[in-house]
Amino acid sequence: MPLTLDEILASHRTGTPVIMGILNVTPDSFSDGGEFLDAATAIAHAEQMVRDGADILDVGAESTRPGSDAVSAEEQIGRLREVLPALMSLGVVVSIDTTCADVARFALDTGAMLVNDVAAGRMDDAILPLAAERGAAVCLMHMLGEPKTMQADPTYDDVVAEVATFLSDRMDAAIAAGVPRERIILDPGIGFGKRLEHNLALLANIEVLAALGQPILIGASRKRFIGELTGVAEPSDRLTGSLAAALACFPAATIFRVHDVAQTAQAFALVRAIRAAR
Ligand code: HH2
Repeated sequence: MPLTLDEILASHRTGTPVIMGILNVTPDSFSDGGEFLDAATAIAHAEQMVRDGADILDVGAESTRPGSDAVSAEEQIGRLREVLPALMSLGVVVSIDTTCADVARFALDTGAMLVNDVAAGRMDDAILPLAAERGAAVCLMHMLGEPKTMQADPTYDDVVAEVATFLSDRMDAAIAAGVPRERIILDPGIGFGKRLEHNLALLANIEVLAALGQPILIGASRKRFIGELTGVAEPSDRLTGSLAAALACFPAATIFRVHDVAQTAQAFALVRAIRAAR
């Protein structure tokens, strides 16, 4: 049975792994761009992810890969119009991956319950008040700069401390906008303005972010740092590294945004069974 939103928001206290399946309705996402732009294909893929064990479907209509251009709200809504309503009967939490309040409003009107904002409310002032007004949960992610430029020359004195401070500040902003603390998820933003060593430092020190008291979401699936570390050039060949990254930071992080839902569910079924046998 998929987890409820309340169970997801309590996952850091109960040590429950949560699987967020990625549905990119985009022509240009880094690993699956163009694959699910057609509504029927996108819906079929979503249904398969639910059968495979997804607790959340994270739907995005704008790529945030390094170097990508912003997509207008109208264009994002146009890509979502047919797909989103079809996801509401699948029995899982639907998340909208957007930095734009108009897109989030369309998704919340359609039945989404989680706003996944990779800009943590900094790109559009209306998005956090909107989430508050609708009683939606929010995921606040760290990003240095913006997708167009973020990988140009990311530098930090202490990446873990700086990301923790940023997330704490954005959490304060969300609470000030009216989002209850219990509805906030935090994410270090793997690959968003980070070099290999920054991503590794964050994954190695997830406890520091978990100490902020919120559930932590990790989106490492198929990302470039796995290729840099292993030499695997093709994103869809990075499943093993993606699983290792997720398992390495559980249970400090409990929510995993992944492309390969069935395989991630199998890995966590094993982890849970082994922990239960302790
Ligand atoms: N990563 C991507 C997109 N959205 N949201 C959160 N909370 N955390 C992440 O790490 C994250 C995210 C990028 O991955 P993907 O959706 O596969 O590609 P693209 O941005 O090119 O569509």
